[in-house]
Amino acid sequence: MNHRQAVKLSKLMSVALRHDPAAFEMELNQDGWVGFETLVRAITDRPGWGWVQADHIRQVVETSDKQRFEIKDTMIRARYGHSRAARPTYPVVTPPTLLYHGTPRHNLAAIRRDGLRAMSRQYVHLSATPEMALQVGQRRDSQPAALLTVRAAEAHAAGVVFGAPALASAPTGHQNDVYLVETVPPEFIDFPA
Ligand code: HQG
Repeated sequence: MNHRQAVKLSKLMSVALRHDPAAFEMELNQDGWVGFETLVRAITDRPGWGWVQADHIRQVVETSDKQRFEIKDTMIRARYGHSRAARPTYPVVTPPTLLYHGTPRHNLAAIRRDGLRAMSRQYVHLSATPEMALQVGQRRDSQPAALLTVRAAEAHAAGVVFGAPALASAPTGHQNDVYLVETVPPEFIDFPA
């Protein structure tokens, strides 16, 4: 499997495990898990995907730069990012003092008004580093993303619940950590000038 195929397979796995398992004739449990063999079969049954082997899927899980997926015993799931497919509950954590969120500038007015909302996903995704947040915010915009700083410890003290999916490994520290919250009210967000 070359890099291009691995990226395509990772995106297909995201559709199946975050957004639309029904299109793969699969059902996820409440926390987003499905049998690993069920996923392998659902993918290889798709026209054009017959080449995929269980090891290719394991390779995507292991090499994903953001640890998008996790395998436990005979099950697999997306670690984060779910829309309607499932609503995992995550271990509740005490967040670091600050967390970050990158967003296209055209969202700023709405976020100033309403705070950060999960939109089509189950949770708002916050990053541990400004660099990661800016990458996230850049995905769908040609303009540089706006960086929002979330005063997470303060929000936590005020009752905002922070979840964090477990990390299988954190070889370079915690720079890929993602934190999940239902909403972040605007009073805990520092906006760019
Ligand atoms: C914005 C990817 C208007 C929010 C990423 C974002 C991440 C508002 C967009 C993960 C708003 C939703 C999640 C409000 C928030 N008014 N816009 N009140 N509140 N928004 O994709 O955080 O690479 O659902 O700022 O890297 O961009 O696929 O969220 O721009 O980790 O593994 O509404 O998904 O991970 O967009 O991305 P998204 P996100 P993967």
